[in-house]
Amino acid sequence: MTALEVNIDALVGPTHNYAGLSFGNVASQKHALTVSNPKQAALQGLRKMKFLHDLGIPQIVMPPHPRPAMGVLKQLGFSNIKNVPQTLLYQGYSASAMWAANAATISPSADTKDGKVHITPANLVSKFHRSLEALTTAHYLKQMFPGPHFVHHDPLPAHLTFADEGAANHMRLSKHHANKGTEIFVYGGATKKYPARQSMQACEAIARLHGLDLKRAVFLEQHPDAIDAGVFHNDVIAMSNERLLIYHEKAFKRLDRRLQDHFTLIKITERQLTLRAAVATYFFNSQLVTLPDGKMAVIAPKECEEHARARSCFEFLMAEGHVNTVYYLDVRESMKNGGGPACLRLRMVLTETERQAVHSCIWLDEELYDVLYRWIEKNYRDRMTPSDLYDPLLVRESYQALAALAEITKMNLGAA
Ligand code: SUG
Repeated sequence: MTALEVNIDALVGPTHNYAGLSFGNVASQKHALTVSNPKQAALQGLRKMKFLHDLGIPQIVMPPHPRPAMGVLKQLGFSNIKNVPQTLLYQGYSASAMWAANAATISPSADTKDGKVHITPANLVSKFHRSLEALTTAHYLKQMFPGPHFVHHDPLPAHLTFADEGAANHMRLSKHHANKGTEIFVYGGATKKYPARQSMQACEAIARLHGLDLKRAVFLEQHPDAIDAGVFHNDVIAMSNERLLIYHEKAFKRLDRRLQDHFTLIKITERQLTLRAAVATYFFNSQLVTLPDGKMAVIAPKECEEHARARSCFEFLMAEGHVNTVYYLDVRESMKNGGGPACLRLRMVLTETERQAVHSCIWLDEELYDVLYRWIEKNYRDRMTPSDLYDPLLVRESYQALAALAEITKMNLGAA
């Protein structure tokens, strides 16, 4: 059984900033127009990747997208950023491709009819700044996962009917990673305050495209109270790994019996951790992983360590024997835009043969870590406000950084 979990994390791009672009994402709105530190953000993300690598979990690096998105601004009739209206400039400059959990939905070969790994890049149509990612993500993923073992689908049609936010709304339960799994697709319905971002039709289309056993796939509706409390993705309110699903009592409208029958389901109640506290701490946006010795570990945001109830929920999970260790990591720059440890990674299960087929320059090891650390130190600013996005020098800086990264990763990093 050689299939293992592999994580793909996106490097945070040099234009990381807080423009308050995501209505329904409480952190993004709270930190709108505050000062960001792109260098710190990228280093925090890179250190998290190294941490996973050192734990023995193979780690892949995905490059940031070219920003500002010049192709789109040109398509809209702008040839100079100084003429671009503020909101559009913020959108065109967003470094939001950093949240790799939204890059795609991936089904491992153990689950698919043709025995191949199926990849569908997310269309991210709910937010304009995020919709700019879809084609470039597809272009990158094809280079990262070439050859006959991988099937690359197009993003779903770009309409809200098929709104798709990728793996952030997708979970997989199985005895071990290598076994055939039960893929769970989570979608949103009617809400009162904030919009749902994932449609049921999108989930069904992906399950069909990936050739899953449709009798086995599970479709769950998010609880509207959760979405209205700021749970814009399922990975803000549930986490899973192998047999284990940990979820908040307000995560879903109802569960599916098949899950209770075959897997270990742990409910965190409102008394243990309120919905509000779950959103504030990103307790559920932790990475739940199996270590090489078979034990389970959690990589949680530092904010959970500082929150008595979130911490005691982890202590409860350890005392009950579901989890062996909890590591608290600082990804605060990303957290302030609503992205915790799990948002920053796209997980895959790959066999040894499939791992051999991955583009070789993007596996994180000591050497690539050092190279990327220096690349960030050299190319990133340590302070940025959204008004800095009008600085003409930033365009050059950002594109120069990407050109240097293209050399390092031996990838074509132009926009698709
Ligand atoms: O889509 N934030 C992202 C955060 C995505 C988190 N991902 C997961 N839960 N998997 C979003 O709302 C904020 C950008 C800004 O405000 O500038 C932003 O896009």
